[in-house]
Amino acid sequence: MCSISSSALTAGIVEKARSLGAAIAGVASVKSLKGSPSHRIYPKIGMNLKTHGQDGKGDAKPDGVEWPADAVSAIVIGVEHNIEHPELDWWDGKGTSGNRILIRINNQLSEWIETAFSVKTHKLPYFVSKGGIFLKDAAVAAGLGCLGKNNLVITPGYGPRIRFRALLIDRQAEATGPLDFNPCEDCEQPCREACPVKSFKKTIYWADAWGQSTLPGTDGTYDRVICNRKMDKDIVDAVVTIPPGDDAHREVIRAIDDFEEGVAANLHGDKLPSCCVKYCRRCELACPVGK
Ligand code: B12
Ligand code: SF4
Ligand code: SF4
Repeated sequence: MCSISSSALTAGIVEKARSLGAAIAGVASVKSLKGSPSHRIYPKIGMNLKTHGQDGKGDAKPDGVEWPADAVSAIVIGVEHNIEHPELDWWDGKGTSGNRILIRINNQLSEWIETAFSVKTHKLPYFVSKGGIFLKDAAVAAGLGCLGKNNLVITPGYGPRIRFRALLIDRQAEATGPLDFNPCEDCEQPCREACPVKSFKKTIYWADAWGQSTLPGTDGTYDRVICNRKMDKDIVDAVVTIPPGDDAHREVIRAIDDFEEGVAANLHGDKLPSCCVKYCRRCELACPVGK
């Protein structure tokens, strides 16, 4: 076992992540994440994006994050998704090119950490139902930013225009957060006004009903059902460019469904489809921070 201090371990990992192409990187303790707002609400709220939460009826099994038993610290990396490069965020049949950059950095970082420090790593998938964690809470705990009124992590350097990925390690690395930063305090909230389907108009989640005061949209005013419906419409708008009777149409719809179920996209002939889904990000792009 390597006897490096927890602060030197963090410094080495953050520097390496940046040298591999991450815009920002930080460390959070797994213990703090297990008690973070999303990790606490998840077993109660569930992951069905067609409903606001589990209704307590029937025998729906509570959803839970599967933490590896040996996980002690979480490394969070962020890659900028600048408006100059909107294609980073477009679903192209094999996920998004931005996510592929994150996966590449995460894989290389994992290999380097294991070799340099003899530390075990767990590379986490995107979807929580497949073994992932809540990346926004992890980014906030790692001091990369704060949760904004648009329900996204706002970073000082890039605003919300950034995407995250994480690794777990079996060693204590010094936590880099939280950060004292709150740009929403004196802001007129153009992010909330920008939503084309009014996802931030009504309070959906109440502290007494859910047993916690930190909620979606920070104050319970974010409606995942109507936001998700807008995402579904973005898919329809994308595939409308391919004739409905066409094999390619069915193929693309199936690959998107697979992606949303957390299954790796598997298109015939390994080629990209002739359309891409440009998911809504208006609440993100309206935020002035980091521009
Ligand atoms: C499922 C999912 C969706 C679903 C459901 C979203 C939801 N919030 O329920 C849909 C498809 C609708 C969606 C939409 C979008 N998503 Co999305 N999504 C996810 C995913 C896979 C899980 C998120 C989730 O379910 N959270 C749990 C729910 C219950 O909580 P929540 O609504 O986020 O609310 C919690 C937080 O606000 C937190 N919180 C509030 N205040 C505070 C304060 C502190 C101090 C802390 C620690 C936490 C905290 O507590 C709340 C729970 O009580 C993550 C990836 C991941 N593995 O984390 C990406 C992720 C959150 N999505 C992301 C993005 C960018 C988007 C979109 C812009 C679409 C797009 N173009 O990519 C929109 C934005 C919607 C919005 N304004 O929130 C990014 C966010 C990046 C960022 N800068 O924050 C993530 C992290 C993916 C990534 N690779 O980086 N998404
Ligand atoms: S626009 Fe940005 S800074 Fe202003 S309230 Fe929204 S998230 Fe916060
Ligand atoms: S991603 Fe689009 S639909 Fe969802 S909350 Fe933001 S602006 Fe509204």
